[in-house]
Amino acid sequence: MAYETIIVEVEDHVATIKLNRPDALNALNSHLLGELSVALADCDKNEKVRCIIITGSAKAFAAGADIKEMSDKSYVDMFMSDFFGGEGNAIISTRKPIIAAVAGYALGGGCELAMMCDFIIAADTAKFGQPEINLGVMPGLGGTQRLTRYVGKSKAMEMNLTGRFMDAEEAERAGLVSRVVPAKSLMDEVQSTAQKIAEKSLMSSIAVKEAVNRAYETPLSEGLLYERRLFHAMFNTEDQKEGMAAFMEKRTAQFRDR
Ligand code: CO8
Repeated sequence: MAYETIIVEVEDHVATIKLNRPDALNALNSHLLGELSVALADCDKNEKVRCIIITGSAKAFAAGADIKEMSDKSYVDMFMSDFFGGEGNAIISTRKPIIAAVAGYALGGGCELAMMCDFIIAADTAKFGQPEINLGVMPGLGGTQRLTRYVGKSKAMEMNLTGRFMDAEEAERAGLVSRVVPAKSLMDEVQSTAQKIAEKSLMSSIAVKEAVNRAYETPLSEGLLYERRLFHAMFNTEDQKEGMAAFMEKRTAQFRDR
């Protein structure tokens, strides 16, 4: 499918989705989020895709939801269209692993989009923030919820109340991003991480993603039981037999997602 606001490339089992509204610093409007939802659903269906990267430009991952699109809307408009509700659900219901490769600004909805991905690798130029308070509003796609879970109450409260940006180093220290790399090597690092994931059994990747996400939704005892049952279930797969045989035979496993 031809997209207008994103660019999708699939290579070596990795789909790279580049947000592409350079004139608006990749501000997220309904059109872009609609196309992103379709692209992610396509990636889930496409057997060639085993890992997904979402990225932006060197200057901006995304500078937030599109203020120009939202500014004239009323409460009724927002409520009746459940503004960005469907798109947000489409992103988080993607089953395959998604890495956010963030350089430059990840603000407002941009920071929230990065947090909806499974993990974030940041360039040393990245800046994260929830500046909605400066616009007389507040976050609406997880900035008060996911950010609090990632970085704790104190930092989340400060960022949401003041609109202060967090640089990449602070974001790594706070646990928001898994790793910071030099801007010029961001895409190489993220590609090679995605490649490592793509080489695993897709069944294992999906089960890991479900189990880690479960940690946010359930008490520890339930999460541990869920994890253990998934682990047990894997002994009914060919990939478990292959993975363990390959270890004992000192060779690389050939996974077939069965
Ligand atoms: N929306 C629309 N256009 C934007 C946005 C945005 N969020 N950000 C930047 N742009 C546009 C600018 O208007 C400008 O366009 P033009 O050239 O036509 O004037 C162009 O991008 C370049 O931007 P700047 O000239 O401002 O670039 P600077 O380098 O001077 O500044 C900044 C970069 C600091 C990133 C600045 O652009 C900025 O502050 N942007 C807004 C950041 C912001 O407030 N984001 C939060 C938006 S609200 C939000 O995300 C809510 C999400 C929740 C939705 C939930 C629904 C349920």
